[in-house]
Amino acid sequence: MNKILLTILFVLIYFCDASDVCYQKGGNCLDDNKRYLFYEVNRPEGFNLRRDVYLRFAMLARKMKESNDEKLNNIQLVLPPWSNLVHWKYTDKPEHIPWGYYFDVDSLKKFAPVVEMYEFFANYPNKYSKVEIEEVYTLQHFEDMFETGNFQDKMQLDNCNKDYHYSYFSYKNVTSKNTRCLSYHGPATKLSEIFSNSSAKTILIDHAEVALHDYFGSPLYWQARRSMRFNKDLKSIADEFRRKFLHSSDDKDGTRLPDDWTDETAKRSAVGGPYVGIHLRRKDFVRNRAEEVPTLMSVSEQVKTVLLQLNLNTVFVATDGTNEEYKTLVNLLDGFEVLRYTPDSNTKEKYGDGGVAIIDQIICSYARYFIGTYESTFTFRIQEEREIIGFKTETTFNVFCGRKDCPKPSVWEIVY
Ligand SMILES: Nc1nc2c(ncn2[C@@H]2O[C@H](COP(=O)(O)OP(=O)(O)O)[C@@H](O)[C@H]2O)c(=O)[nH]1
Ligand SMILES: *[C@@H]1O[C@H](CO)[C@@H](O)[C@H](O)[C@H]1NC(C)=O
Ligand SMILES: *[C@@H]1O[C@H](CO)[C@@H](O)[C@H](O)[C@H]1NC(C)=O
Ligand SMILES: [Mg+2]
Repeated sequence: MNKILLTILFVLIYFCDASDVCYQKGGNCLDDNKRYLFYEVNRPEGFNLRRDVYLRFAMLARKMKESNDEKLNNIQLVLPPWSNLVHWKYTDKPEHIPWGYYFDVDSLKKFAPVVEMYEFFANYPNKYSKVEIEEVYTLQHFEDMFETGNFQDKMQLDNCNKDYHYSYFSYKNVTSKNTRCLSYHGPATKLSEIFSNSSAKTILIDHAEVALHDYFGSPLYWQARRSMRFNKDLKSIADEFRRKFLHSSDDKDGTRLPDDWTDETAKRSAVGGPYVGIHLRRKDFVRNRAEEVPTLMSVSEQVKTVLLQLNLNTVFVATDGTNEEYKTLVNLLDGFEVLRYTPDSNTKEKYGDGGVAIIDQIICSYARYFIGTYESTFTFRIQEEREIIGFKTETTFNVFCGRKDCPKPSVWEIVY
């Protein structure tokens, strides 16, 4: 009997001890031998630029996984929860939305070794303690790069150009005592040098958007992009809307993709649903980009021209504009059928503004013809989606002419 008690006591002491060591060393005693790469993006950046930053880091994570170096090939990329995005209201939603709400994480995992933040927490030995990230590198641009005209890839530990904060992802319990500024010019994959240099198990790259793409537009880039499949539930909500209101379905429209993105192949045969999809970015764009943003009158005329050309009668509108603006547009398009997506209360509560934005993007992605907003990343993501679905480029790379300018958008064709 005594023996058993002693054993229990011993086990208890042993575990308390172990967790004490954990606490002192921050993340050092994560139970596995994995290393974790965290990244954070400049706070004001919106959802669709963040999606692009993800691709750069997914590429880094994948390259490290493929390396023979044992220090690099066990690194997990931690998906930064969606918190405090300036465009979104968080009334009914948790403050930290996991990626699984918006993306199909199993699909992401087929490209790069990623884990959700909550999976990392679950692995973290000291529940309810602070997570101290061992090393934080805040990226900043070289101040003199434009003066010297030296655009070679380089990085250098430096004084910080600005004051930076020391709590991450809006979590009070994620901090670091070891933060440094790294002047940086180059692709995200160059950051693997940091992991080679260091033996820290947890490293966070802040202002991750400073690191650039390296394989932009290459087959590998497009694999990463294709792995960003949306959450299946959001896709089926969008599909139901297409079916009910737009007479559109994947089988009829030639837009069905294989269940697994790795089975996708090159095609340009997608037809799309019998409607024109438009993305009308308003809000700050109306104020800050007066030249490129058209009046609603002009929008209606440009849409009518396309509808008549294509012999279509229906317009799907995705916009962040006000109800007033939308109503004005509906009136200007009198005689045509104009629709937008409004979520039911369940969908709104469950997925929030981010989910609604994705549903808008999906519906635009499946339209016979798409017109977007010049230099909006929301529009860029729709264009990429249409490249993946297999539309002809003429139906995709169109943006509204502005008040003065009529800019031609760049055409980024998919490659396999
Ligand atoms: N639902 C919906 N939201 C939009 C639309 N356009 C913009 N938004 C919101 O405004 C944000 C725009 O920010 P961002 O994603 O950075 O794209 P960008 O600013 O247009 O480059 C999106 O993330 C959405 O939350 C739209 O057509 N529909
Ligand atoms: C940190 O706080 C979040 C909630 O804000 C919680 O979900 C998470 O488990 C905490 N992590 C640890 C290691 O205690
Ligand atoms: C990598 O290690 C070298 C040698 O210790 C050091 O000089 C350099 O500053 C380190 N680089 C980074 C980015 O930490
Ligand atoms: Mg933005």
